[in-house]
Amino acid sequence: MAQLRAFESARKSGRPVPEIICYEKQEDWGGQWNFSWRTGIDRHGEPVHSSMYRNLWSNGPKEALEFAEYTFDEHFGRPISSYPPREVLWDYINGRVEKSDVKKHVRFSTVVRWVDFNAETQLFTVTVQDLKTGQTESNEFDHVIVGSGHFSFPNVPEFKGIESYPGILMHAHDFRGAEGLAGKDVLLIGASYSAEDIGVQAFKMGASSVTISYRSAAMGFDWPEGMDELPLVDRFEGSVAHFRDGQSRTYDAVILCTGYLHHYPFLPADLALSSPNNLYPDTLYRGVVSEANNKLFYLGAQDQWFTFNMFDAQAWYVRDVILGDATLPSAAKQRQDIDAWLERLAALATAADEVRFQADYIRDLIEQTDYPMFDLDEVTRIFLAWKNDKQHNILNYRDQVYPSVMTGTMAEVHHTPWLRELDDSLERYLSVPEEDEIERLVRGEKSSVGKTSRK
Ligand code: NA7
Repeated sequence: MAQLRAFESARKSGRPVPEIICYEKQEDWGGQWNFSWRTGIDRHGEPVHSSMYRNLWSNGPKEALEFAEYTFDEHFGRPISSYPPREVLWDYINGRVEKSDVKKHVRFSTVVRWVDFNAETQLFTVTVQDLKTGQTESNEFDHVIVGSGHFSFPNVPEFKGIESYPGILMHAHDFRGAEGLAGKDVLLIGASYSAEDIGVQAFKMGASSVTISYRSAAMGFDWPEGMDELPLVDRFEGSVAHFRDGQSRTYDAVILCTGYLHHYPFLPADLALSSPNNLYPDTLYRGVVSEANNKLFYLGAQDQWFTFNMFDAQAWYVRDVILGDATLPSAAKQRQDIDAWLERLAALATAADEVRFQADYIRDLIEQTDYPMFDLDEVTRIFLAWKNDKQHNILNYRDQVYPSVMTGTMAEVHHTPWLRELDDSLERYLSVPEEDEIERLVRGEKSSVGKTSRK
């Protein structure tokens, strides 16, 4: 979506833009934000893309991901809170591109089966299948941009005895909602964003206990009673998990929050990115240009502090490379540049270092393009304040508010604290509760749906 918008922006300013076709496996766009209740295989037999669950709300402040050239103010016409639910964020990213008339470039329900590069013609042959008709076709392209994400194919490690575990067992990719965990003892393996948020969701929905099992280091939040962290699981015996520190506990549900794989089944090995989930995958010049073939690009392949606005910065730069307005240095210079970033990556010690690293990366990209520069230091400050809020209280950090870096508008405190809000819909989120509803909320009673006020 960022790439389509980048080309559209060039077209509007009178620059000649090449023919663009965007193949999308799903029936609609939004990628990860295009939620599906399905798990495993979709109706066409393809792996389900989205790893999102019904009750997901943004886990970072929206002020850190806001597009520099399409603000939340412009989309919603009034201030909203800093941590919108899934549907609201989809509405925002959808609204921007709906306005741009770029949907005509997208072939939905069309899966890319294979990409080949011909060194003689310097063209890619892309073979796709229309999932609705079953028809396949091949077309030639000068450039290929991979925007298929890397939080979709689960990383599923093996644990001794897990094959006999009798309870609920799944990877976070297949988790769709925490309601079913009420009254259950839940074990999450992994200690990153998925474990943190699924753990807190399970707590919110009334799980009896939540244990988070870490491999490298505990997250160390001040967990509420009923939640804690233990070292890695050593083995399962029936429904009992034995941990490396010698403790053992019984669980009704185990969710593997063990991350995702870079997996590009439509690319030959020499073109497919292979990397752990980190802030600067090796072999990508400026984080986007494939070193193996400078006509192939990846968007969003990094681990992410910054998200939507980083994808924009990348898309604007890739566009300029394709239009010939940004020139690529020699292969040796590209390698030197990648090595310099990798050296810096290896020296990062703290979360603050990581955020600054990614901010500097984005600054470097925006400086090459006409994407509006924004105050990256201020976004960094917001990220660090967010981390602080989470340390302070992992259950209510989503009730905090931040000012927009793009417009200065202060976010509005949401009408219902996140922990008590059980309706995640866009209608409920944008509703204005009646007076008596507000009084009930102040008294801490359960809320009901308020009067709806749509934009
Ligand atoms: P992440 O952030 O990639 O984290 C994966 C976690 O899984 C991390 O804590 C890993 O531990 C852990 N992991 C991976 N393999 C294993 C094995 N074999 N055993 C135990 N633990 C393991 O994935 P998330 O799903 O949490 O988040 C995905 C993205 O969503 C995230 O980057 C945000 O952008 C939002 P480690 O720390 O490496 O020891």
